[in-house]
Amino acid sequence: MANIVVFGSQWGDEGKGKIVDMLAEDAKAIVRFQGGNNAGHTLVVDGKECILHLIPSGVLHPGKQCLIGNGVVLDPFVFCEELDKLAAKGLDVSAKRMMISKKTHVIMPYHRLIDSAREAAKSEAGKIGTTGRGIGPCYEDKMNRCGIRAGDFADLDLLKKKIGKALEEKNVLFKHLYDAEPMDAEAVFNEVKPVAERLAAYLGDVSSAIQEADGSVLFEGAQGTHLDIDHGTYPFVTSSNTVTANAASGAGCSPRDLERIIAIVKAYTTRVGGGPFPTELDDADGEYMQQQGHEFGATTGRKRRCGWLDLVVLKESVRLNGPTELAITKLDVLSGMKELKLCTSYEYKGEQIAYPPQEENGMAYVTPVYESMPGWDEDITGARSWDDLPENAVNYLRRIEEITGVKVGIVSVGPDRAQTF
Ligand code: 2SA
Ligand code: GDP
Ligand code: MG
Repeated sequence: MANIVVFGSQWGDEGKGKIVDMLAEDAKAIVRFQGGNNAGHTLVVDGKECILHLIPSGVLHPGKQCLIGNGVVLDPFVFCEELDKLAAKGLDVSAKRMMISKKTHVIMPYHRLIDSAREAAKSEAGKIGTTGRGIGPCYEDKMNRCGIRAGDFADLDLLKKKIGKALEEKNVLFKHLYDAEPMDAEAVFNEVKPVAERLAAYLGDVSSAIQEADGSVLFEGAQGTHLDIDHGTYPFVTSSNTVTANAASGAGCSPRDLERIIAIVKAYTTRVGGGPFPTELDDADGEYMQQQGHEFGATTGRKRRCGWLDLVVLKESVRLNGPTELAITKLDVLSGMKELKLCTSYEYKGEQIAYPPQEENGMAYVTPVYESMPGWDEDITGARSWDDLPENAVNYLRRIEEITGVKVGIVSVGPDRAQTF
């Protein structure tokens, strides 16, 4: 196998977890390189569903190494819960196959508190709709050079000192800005100590592990390109770089190690949380996609907003991520729709544009330009090759290839591992 990067080309929830699980079969190691337990990756094997937030989606394959890269923000409590959940399924979750980079930043209880307090203080229109998992505040501390890193779990005195230092500043915020009780450093340390002691055994050098896996590494992206902190619909974005370039820096290898790059593309578009969404449908078609696609957040359970496939969004993802192929997911959800629309450009300030406007919140002021294609009625969940698809479904995929200039390499027609070709 070559090293493969899997990334979300839209606003997340494209079905990355399913595709990573499928590709993990041929990998030696699977590594997460950004985000944290804001991600919700759903895997279905033999009809049984498993949702993972932090542990790489390759974990269901015995013997594969699961790595947490330095670019991730790790909630140690959630990590331990996932270890226990997977162990209860009979999977090996020992340090023999799981590793956390010593450089990975740790989400602390005060990060979660800041995340929800900040959202609560925003006006309805200004709310980002974060998952409330403390992701942004943890990345802030990383950039501010006062973060706690997983490596600190091996030195409890240092951990205690750093918690005390961090809280000196946070407690001022709690008191004066968020109307929240100050946190006691000793109590926070005592809360974290047991999980820190447990996770100390999992610390390692992820860069070396990637090197040793010798060209058989699967890099698992979380969220999507348009939630990227730099290239997404800022400020309605997550706090990490979700683009493939970050697979190298967030995992600890060279960009030259990234060989095959797979864009996961949902056959329509969804978004969870706030922010502009040009092709959003507030009608029966949007409702149909939401219902047929069971579009609920895998972490927060929120209803996902739905709309037509936006090829402007997709073209931007192609130029930012350089995919070698597309994986189209949830094509089955579109069965039964009479007419399908594809957004091929935007009208913006009196002009037709082929890529999203670059200024802040510009996406909120574009009008999508559509072309129409006839839909299909057939149930395609049993399709296992291109030949099994109705002509109109093939035409839909071919049109996506034409406009993006990238070939479709994988098609997914249902949530199960087997419903793929
Ligand atoms: P955060 O918590 O700081 O990362 O939130 C910032 C924005 O990023 C969005 N975001 C997501 N969007 C789609 N899927 C995500 N994962 C979960 C899922 C989401 C869920 O798999 O369904 O369950 O709600 C994810 N994580 C973050 C978020 O909605 C904010 O707009
Ligand atoms: P991720 O965050 O990109 O891993 O995606 P999520 O797991 O949050 O959301 C994708 C959802 O779609 C999950 O419930 C998957 O089980 C489901 N899914 C994935 N591929 C397909 C597909 O081809 N068809 C259908 N109907 N569901 C799918
Ligand atoms: Mg998800």
